[in-house]
Amino acid sequence: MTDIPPGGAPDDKPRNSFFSKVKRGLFMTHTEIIEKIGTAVKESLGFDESVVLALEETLVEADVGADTAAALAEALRRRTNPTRRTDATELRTLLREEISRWLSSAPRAAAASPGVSLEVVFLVGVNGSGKTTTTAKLARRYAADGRAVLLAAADTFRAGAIEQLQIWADRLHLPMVRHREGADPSAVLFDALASARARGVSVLLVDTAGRLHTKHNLMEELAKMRRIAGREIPGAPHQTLLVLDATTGTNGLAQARKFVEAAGATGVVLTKLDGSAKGGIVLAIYRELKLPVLYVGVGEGLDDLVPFDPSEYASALLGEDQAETSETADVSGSAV
Ligand SMILES: Nc1nc2c(ncn2[C@@H]2O[C@H](COP(=O)(O)OP(=O)(O)OP(=O)(O)O)[C@@H](O)[C@H]2O)c(=O)[nH]1
Ligand SMILES: [Mg+2]
Repeated sequence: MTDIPPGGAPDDKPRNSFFSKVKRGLFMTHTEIIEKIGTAVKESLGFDESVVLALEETLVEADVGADTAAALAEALRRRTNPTRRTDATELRTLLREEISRWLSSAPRAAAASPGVSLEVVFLVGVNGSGKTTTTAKLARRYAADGRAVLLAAADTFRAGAIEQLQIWADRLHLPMVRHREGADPSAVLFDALASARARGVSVLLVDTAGRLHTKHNLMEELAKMRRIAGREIPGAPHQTLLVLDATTGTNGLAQARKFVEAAGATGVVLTKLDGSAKGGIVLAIYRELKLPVLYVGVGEGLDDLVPFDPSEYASALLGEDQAETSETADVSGSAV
């Protein structure tokens, strides 16, 4: 199943470059949270109930979800000593530990299934969430890992969609199966599966059309594609990646749940984190969808896709210093 590349892509040099990408993506959320914690602590000259409430509000604004924000605030109440002054740095460290603890119990990607010679990956989601761009970014990562990649242009619906993917395929020097606009996406998939087998491809990435979760016939179309994939290749699709736009916030999660139910989504790619102050949504996704976040998109370029790492996320969200890094990593590393 899911296989998070072990950091083998060309853009992933040392950890610093990896970390800086996540951090860059989370910059807006990070700045907001840090500023608000600083202000709340300063206003009350220490830590009291007004700080907890301000913090809870900040977390809600960062889209961690109301329940999760309340639970985090409660954990901080328990962990702080009312008779001793707590400064903003200490508060941040406590919050980071609590967030790491939450993340450590979050769903994890299933291990890659051994013996799968052709892995079929669907990318699904609402209109404009970033499916096509993510298809190209993933293709690049897989290709950099030495895998033979084939693309399927199964968005035959939107004008220009096939050409859009073709441009990426050309840039990446990767083969792509396409039909004309308006063709049956299942037919594209069928041909792509046959072509993948004939070419000995190891991963087939299927870009699908954006659709609203309320459009029953379009959701059915995805179900049909799943059946066809499963009939042709046992176990396929091995991954169905739900591509979510971070800027839509928690409102998008109700729609997203339909994709879990109707399209069998197995993991989330969270895009546009670079343009959002709502990076806390990762926590809400875990709570609402019970799906692992596998990658985050932090820009429009081919290299702007980062495998999700819970401890990096907590650090990027709340800042880190040398002494705290290993601590955070330990908390999340202990979880399965
Ligand atoms: N800033 C930023 N922009 C992104 C990211 N991912 C995608 N985009 C942009 O979002 C826009 C839509 O991306 P697409 O990949 O075409 O989205 P889509 O889901 O395929 O859209 P439809 O096929 O129309 O449903 C494009 O302008 C992308 O460049 C990201 O991580 N960060
Ligand atoms: Mg698209």
